[in-house]
Amino acid sequence: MMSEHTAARVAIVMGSRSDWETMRHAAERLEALGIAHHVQVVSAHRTPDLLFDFAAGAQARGFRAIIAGAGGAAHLPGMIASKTRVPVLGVPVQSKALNGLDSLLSIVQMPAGIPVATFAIGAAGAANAALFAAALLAAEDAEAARALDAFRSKQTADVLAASDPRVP
Ligand code: RP5
Repeated sequence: MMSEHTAARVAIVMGSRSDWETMRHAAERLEALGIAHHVQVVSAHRTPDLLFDFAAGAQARGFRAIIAGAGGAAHLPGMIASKTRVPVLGVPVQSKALNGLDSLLSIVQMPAGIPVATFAIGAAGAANAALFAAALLAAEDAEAARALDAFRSKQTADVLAASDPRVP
């Protein structure tokens, strides 16, 4: 795994270890694209001082995007965004009580002034947040651009090669 040995360009943080089942989809996409990333549990409610330290230091550590996943009263992405101008990509984790609608609304309804780019609930959101982070990097990183283009071309080719849904 290349994530902790090369300088990480993207951080993936989540409110709880229980979010990993969702957020691993972001890590796996970045891994597949060859984009070095940092992974850490940072809780807005249980480790608020760590959240502030992490967010305040994110720019200096060289992160170009922060993917932040949380569920329920999901304050993590917005609070991180309030302490850094590194783009924050919020992933609503599917909660047990309300199926992630609570997470989605908590993350997406930011007041004007502190933006969080908000993705779909669950695994699709985590995967797309990683692809979006890759697109942000691609503007200045030719390798990331090539990897993202190759992923998209293969995705298209795979769909075209199996376009008859009756054929297994
Ligand atoms: C949030 O509370 C986390 O992001 C998680 O989705 C949710 C539940 O956390 P656990 O009780 O499973 O640790 O802070």
